[in-house]
Amino acid sequence: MLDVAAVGDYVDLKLNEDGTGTIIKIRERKNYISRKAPRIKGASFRGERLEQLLAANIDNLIIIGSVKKPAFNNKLLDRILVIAESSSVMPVIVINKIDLDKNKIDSWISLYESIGYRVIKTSVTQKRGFGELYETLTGKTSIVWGASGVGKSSLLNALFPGLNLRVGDISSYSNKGTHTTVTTSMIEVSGGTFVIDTPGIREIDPYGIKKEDLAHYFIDFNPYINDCRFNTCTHHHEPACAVIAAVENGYISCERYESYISILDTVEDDMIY
Ligand SMILES: Nc1nc2c(ncn2[C@@H]2O[C@H](COP(=O)(O)OP(=O)(O)OP(=O)(O)O)[C@@H](O)[C@H]2O)c(=O)[nH]1
Ligand SMILES: [Mg+2]
Ligand SMILES: [Zn+2]
Repeated sequence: MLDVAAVGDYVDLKLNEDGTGTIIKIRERKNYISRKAPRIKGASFRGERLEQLLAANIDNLIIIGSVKKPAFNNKLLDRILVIAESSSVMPVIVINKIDLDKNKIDSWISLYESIGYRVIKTSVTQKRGFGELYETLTGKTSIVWGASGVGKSSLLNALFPGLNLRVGDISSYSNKGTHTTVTTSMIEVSGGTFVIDTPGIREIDPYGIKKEDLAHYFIDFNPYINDCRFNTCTHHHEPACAVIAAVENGYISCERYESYISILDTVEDDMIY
């Protein structure tokens, strides 16, 4: 178990005389989510990227994307889905800003619903989808995740008046390197309901996944992975691969397969087993 405390951890504290506390024990975690620590910009050292713990004891991983501003990013969504599936956290997909252009997003929504994911459509400006999202969060601990500017803080503010999280100005999505939310914080919004707002992410690499296991976390691949000729198949180049056949026959979407290949590359690059 990683021995640094994260948002959501239960800890035993020793109270000091000056009123501060010292963590003496982190209690066992039900689950946790982590990623590979981001590369340090400009660093020449290409060392091992360590595991960075993001939050512990989570019920829902709310993955927020937007229709526009910024454009819907299916690759980022698929990476976060892999993290949810591999850490036993329930993923819920939220597509925000449906006021901007609803039609463009419909085929993506159908794809993820057909895989079996729950998709909630929301608009902060038109107050849509609030009831469904509110119900999902009630009584649970939920972390919201997604690119900068998709409206994570805006949605939480809209659902829980009084929260007063900082929200970016209209141009904040344009990736000028500024994030409106800069720290991960957990807030009890009502008895037993906790939400964790996070800074926007641009890229994310799942940590600790072996390349032969990656396909397990693409749940739409599951019906096929046992039919490959080789049981160590990584569904990349191997002959008689049932996953590749399913892509060719239209049973698995090309976009999901492309995401799989791009994650497989990062797993191959950095992990040696
Ligand atoms: N049209 C429209 N704009 C929205 C909606 N939700 C949020 N916005 C706007 O999008 C911008 C970014 O919102 P934030 O809530 O700061 O986004 P965030 O995901 O928390 O961004 P970071 O904290 O940087 O990760 C703000 O200008 C919001 O007013 C929506 O449903 N429709
Ligand atoms: Mg924010
Ligand atoms: Zn295969």
